[in-house]
Amino acid sequence: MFEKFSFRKKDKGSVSQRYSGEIRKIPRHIAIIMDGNGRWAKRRGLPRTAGHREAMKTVKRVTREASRLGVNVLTLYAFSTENWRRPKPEVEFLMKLPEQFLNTYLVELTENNVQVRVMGDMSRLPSYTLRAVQSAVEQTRSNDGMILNFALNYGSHNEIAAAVKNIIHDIQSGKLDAGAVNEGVLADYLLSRSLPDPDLLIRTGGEIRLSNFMLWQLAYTELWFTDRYWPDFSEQDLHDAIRDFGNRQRRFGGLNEKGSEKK
Ligand code: V07
Repeated sequence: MFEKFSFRKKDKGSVSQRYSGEIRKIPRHIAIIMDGNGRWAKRRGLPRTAGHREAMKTVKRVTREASRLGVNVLTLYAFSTENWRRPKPEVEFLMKLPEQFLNTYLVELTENNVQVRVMGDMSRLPSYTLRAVQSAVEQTRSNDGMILNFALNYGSHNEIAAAVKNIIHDIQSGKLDAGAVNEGVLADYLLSRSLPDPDLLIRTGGEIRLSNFMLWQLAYTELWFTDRYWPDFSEQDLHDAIRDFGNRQRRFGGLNEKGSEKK
């Protein structure tokens, strides 16, 4: 089992790439918790929704830059299963963002060959949100560049519970042998099944926690936290995170199997 994992990690690890001085290694998959939009707005005396609108601009900038750098998958936590508890007008505003995103950005996504995907429980979304999301996915389906994966109405506990339910269902209907269930099988029942695990997780907004985001998939991921609010997150911040990721990987490469430093 351990052998399998170490192979898998190596196999799905990051690609080495020479890039502008400091950045040496580009993560294959970057996941981001885009926090601090409400606080960004409050600090300016603006409504929280102004922060979310600004946040969309950052999504566009970071998507453009990640794609330019050669990242294969960018997963963005757009809406959690807990976010329904926010005030109704705010939830309604958020649910209109996918459509706005599509209207203002589809042309550029296609120009940059970016493929949109979504990960989450789509059954509770308002019909106009679902329509926009499906349209974004369909209209970018044949793009074979970076995958821009939105976690929308996503929660990790819910994802794992649903996977277990589906595994039980497939065992009962004879499609799956109970004895064959292992970590690889469980991973294939998660919403992220077709994607490599994230190499790098970025969280903006100063909180140091995972907030029910990709708990299974983040087992070996490098974690990078910044106090910067998401609307202020810049291309330079992305470079900093990727540079630190590359440096940590290099340190790991200097250790032997027992974790002590090579002599
Ligand atoms: C949302 C902007 C980013 C910061 C976090 C909250 C606000 C893009 C999307 C989106 C989702 C699916 C899709 C196309 C675009 C989005 C929500 C919130 C709910 F197919 N940004 N963004 N969705 N915010």
